[in-house]
Amino acid sequence: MSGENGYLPEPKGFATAAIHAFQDPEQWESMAVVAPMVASTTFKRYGPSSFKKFEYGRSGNPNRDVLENCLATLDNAKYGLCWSSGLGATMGVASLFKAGDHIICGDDIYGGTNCLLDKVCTKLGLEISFVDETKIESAIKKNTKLIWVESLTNPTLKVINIPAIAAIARKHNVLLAVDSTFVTPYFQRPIDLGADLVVHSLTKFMNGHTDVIMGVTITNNKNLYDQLKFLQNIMGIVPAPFDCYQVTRSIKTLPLRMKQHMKNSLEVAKFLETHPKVEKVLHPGLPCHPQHELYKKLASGCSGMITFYIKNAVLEHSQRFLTSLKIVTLAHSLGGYHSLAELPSVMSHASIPEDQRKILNITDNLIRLSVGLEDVEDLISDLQQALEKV
Ligand code: P1T
Repeated sequence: MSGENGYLPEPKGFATAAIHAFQDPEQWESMAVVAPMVASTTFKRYGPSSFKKFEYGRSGNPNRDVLENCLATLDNAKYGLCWSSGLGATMGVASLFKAGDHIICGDDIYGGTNCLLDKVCTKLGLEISFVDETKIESAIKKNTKLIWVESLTNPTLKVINIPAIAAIARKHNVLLAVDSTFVTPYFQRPIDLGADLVVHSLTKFMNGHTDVIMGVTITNNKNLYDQLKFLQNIMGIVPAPFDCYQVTRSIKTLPLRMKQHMKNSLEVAKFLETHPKVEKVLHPGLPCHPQHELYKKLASGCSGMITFYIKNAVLEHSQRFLTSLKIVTLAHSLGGYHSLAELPSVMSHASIPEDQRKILNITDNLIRLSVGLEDVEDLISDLQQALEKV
């Protein structure tokens, strides 16, 4: 469990902050223990140029405000901003830059992020290079403004050495943004490790109940926050108040859920590791993961993500495996209490060109599992029976 076996210690006061930060009941008139839901799209002013705190629902809402502040606290930072999706948050960050600016992006990232940067941001004049994380420094140019990495990559679960990349970013006066969707602030806080910006798809572990699409950007840099706040409002990439209410509720059980995701996923990974039909298992908590020791220095535990390769399988075999699953659900996404399985080569990473997928080992026998919170014995027997069908 977190803090043990050589991992970083668990962050102090995390569960208390998840439950209480910025939610003192005395701040709202009703004294409600749970932050009241405010659906109103507009707020009465004292005069044309004077208002209490909120003016219009796109520029700010009480439920969004509570969530943004609470999330910033959990990442040990000052400023949080919520966006209507993880990709919305990514678009907000990309919009900090102008035509001619260069962004270096890790090459193993979520397919949608790759597509957004490659197909949309390039049309707006941004220059994008996708590079292996070990080659970032050599990819820096005069016009480089941002390095973007995923702390634990999607889908091959490479561990990114955030302090090392932060040192490169600082040396060249470039910003570092870390998408930490796969790890969460409960296990890792990229700002403490030197990042300027953190992004999470809240859709995943953070909300954890597979019923909200949302993203967040977090920073300690007031100037970046002000620019992003302007973009959030003027681009209109804002979440609904009820969704903010739901995520605020979900966050309260994040520590409990993450501990159980870690326990279940390690047991499943160990089962897969010994299965004769499995060629290779990737999970940062397994000693056989090539960066297991590095991961323990950077995080206090592991989430529910596992990637594995079925031995000698072609597309048809992987499809048979996935459609034979009875408890684990064949679906996009990750991080919820349901266990999900998917085939990145035709699902989450289908938009990545085939030659690039080959380089990244995103082959048709690579299965991505998001281990949920069901009884682990049931998950293992489900995987066992589906592997028998291959
Ligand atoms: O779906 P959305 O909330 O827009 O989040 C996008 C996103 C950003 N970053 C990472 C690391 C992600 O994995 C995602 C979304 N990923 C999936 C839907 C998936 O199945 O991998």
